[in-house]
Amino acid sequence: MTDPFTTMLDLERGLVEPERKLTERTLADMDGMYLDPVPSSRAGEVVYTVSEIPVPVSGSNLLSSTTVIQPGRVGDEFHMTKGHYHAIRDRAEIYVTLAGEGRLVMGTEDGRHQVEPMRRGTVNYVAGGWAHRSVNAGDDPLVFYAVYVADAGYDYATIEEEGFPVLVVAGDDGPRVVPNPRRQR
Ligand code: PAN
Ligand code: ZN
Repeated sequence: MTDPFTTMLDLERGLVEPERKLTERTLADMDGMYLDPVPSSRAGEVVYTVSEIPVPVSGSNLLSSTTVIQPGRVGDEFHMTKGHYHAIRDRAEIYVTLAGEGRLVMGTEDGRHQVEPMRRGTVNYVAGGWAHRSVNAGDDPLVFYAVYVADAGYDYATIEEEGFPVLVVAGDDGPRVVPNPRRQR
């Protein structure tokens, strides 16, 4: 059994107190996920950080984490997370956005996709079976808090191979959702 505990969450910056395991993803970690290659001069740039509030991994605990995606682009594509399916496919998740402006791109293995808005106050429900990637489509950090079944796990490989059906790119009138030319079936 797990004992109850409390964490303080900085609603502006997404930091948790006490400080927890922090994962940092740089553009080098994202190479191959954007249509354009990452310029070597930008390889060390931090795209996003994740801090997790740990609990024992089981189907009856809830893991949660905050993610902060820095603003920026590679080519026309906005900074984003790698994106994943849950290793246990049917595990669902909730994203609560605290700051910034973004899009939540989701896709299924049979090629369906759905794009939902992210901004302060949105509560996105990521249904089981849907891969999910968050995209910072604004000029400020995108900050969100995620809660998910603790045994969900991560399958990154499928997205690394196939990508999502759509991309979010900068257009003349703001962010646009366009088909992913690498994923034509
Ligand atoms: C989130 C994500 C987090 C980082 O906590 O793990 O935003 O995205 P990637 O894991 O795709 O790099 C979540 O969806 N957990 O299940
Ligand atoms: Zn997830």
